[in-house]
Amino acid sequence: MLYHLLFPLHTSYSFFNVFRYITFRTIYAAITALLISFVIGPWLIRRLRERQIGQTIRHNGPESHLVKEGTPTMGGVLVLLAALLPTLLWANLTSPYIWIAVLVTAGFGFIGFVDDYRKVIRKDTEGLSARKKLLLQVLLASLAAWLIYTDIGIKDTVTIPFFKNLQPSLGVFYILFIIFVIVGSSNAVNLTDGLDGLAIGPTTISAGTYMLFAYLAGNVKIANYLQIQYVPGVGELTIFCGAMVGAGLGFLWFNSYPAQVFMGDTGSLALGGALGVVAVMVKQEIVLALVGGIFVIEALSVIFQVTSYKTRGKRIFKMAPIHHHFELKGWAEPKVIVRFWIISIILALLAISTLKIR
Ligand code: 57M
Repeated sequence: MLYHLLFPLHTSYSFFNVFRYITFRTIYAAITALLISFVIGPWLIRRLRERQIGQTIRHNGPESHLVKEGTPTMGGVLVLLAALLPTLLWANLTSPYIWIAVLVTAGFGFIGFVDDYRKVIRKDTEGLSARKKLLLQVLLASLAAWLIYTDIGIKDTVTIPFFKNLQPSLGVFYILFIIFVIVGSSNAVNLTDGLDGLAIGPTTISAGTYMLFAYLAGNVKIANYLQIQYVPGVGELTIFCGAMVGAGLGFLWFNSYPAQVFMGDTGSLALGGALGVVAVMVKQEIVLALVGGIFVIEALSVIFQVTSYKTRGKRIFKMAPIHHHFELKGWAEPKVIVRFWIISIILALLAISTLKIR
């Protein structure tokens, strides 16, 4: 909004020319997100405690989690406000990429909110059934996929890391591919969110990586130099990713061990969906599996564990998702969390290197 209000003033006051620059607006979107987190965070945590919107701890898990009973949850509301408000404030609102990112983030956040509301406030342990949750996610992802494939004319090709001349066209199957990326990343982040800061750390690292990818893909000179797909106008997603980084750091201030608040499905589904839809629009879809490698490892650990348990009656891990396995091996929770963050940073650096190794 500020872009539309203040940039036109640059003809009279040259200072406002600065609003032209994506880098400037990204930095201040991140700072605004942090400020929103620090102002609203303490108030929201107090309100959640007053209304006893606290987490119920399942008794089939690590005993160390039982002390977490009653920790305020649905803190994802804070992450969503801190990410979306700065985006609407600092981004160019004529950008279709911005509105699709906002639609997916807010929509997945609403699905998670309904699940959290039923589980935490209506004490319905089932919440939204897995089937209903998945159906709603697929419907919303289908809308985003349709808009991406038809209206904003993003090519139906997929970028294969390390192979600059290999960009296969998927045709109408690109719509199914987009749905898989968005819904898959949303649920992978959801499974990862099982220790204090374990999901928000890698999410923030991933958002920072895609902040760079969005800037590069939207700059015709750099995109041509790197021989990556140039997507005119997609640079505005740099601001959305910058706001996600600020919102992630702001939430981590409160979610770091020992957590004062959990994000709930409200946050985890939204953040995963946001990463998925950004990865598609900046044409760095496959490399998301590397950037978000922690989420992939967590999701695969569940798939392998459940499959093994159902087919062989045996577990592969002491418990899935894999973060519980390390807890049951005796690793302290903070050690599991920080080591997963370190791995996430290494994976992000490797993903960035794929821009040159091709
Ligand atoms: C998401 N939710 C956390 C919190 C957070 C099929 C099965 C693997 C599914 C999986 C599952 O239920 N996943 C759902 C994980 C929960 O966190 C809440 O959920 C939101 C995210 N969706 O924001 O509101 C618990 O995680 C802990 N937590 C923290 N700090 C945080 O910042 O400590 C969360 C955020 C919270 C808190 O204890 O209560 C969760 O784990 O449920 N199921 C599991 O993850 C279960 N694993 C399992 O059943 N494994 C079996 C299967 C695979 C056969 C096995 O390995 O044998 C574990 N879930 C729990 N305890 N709660 C079992 C242990």
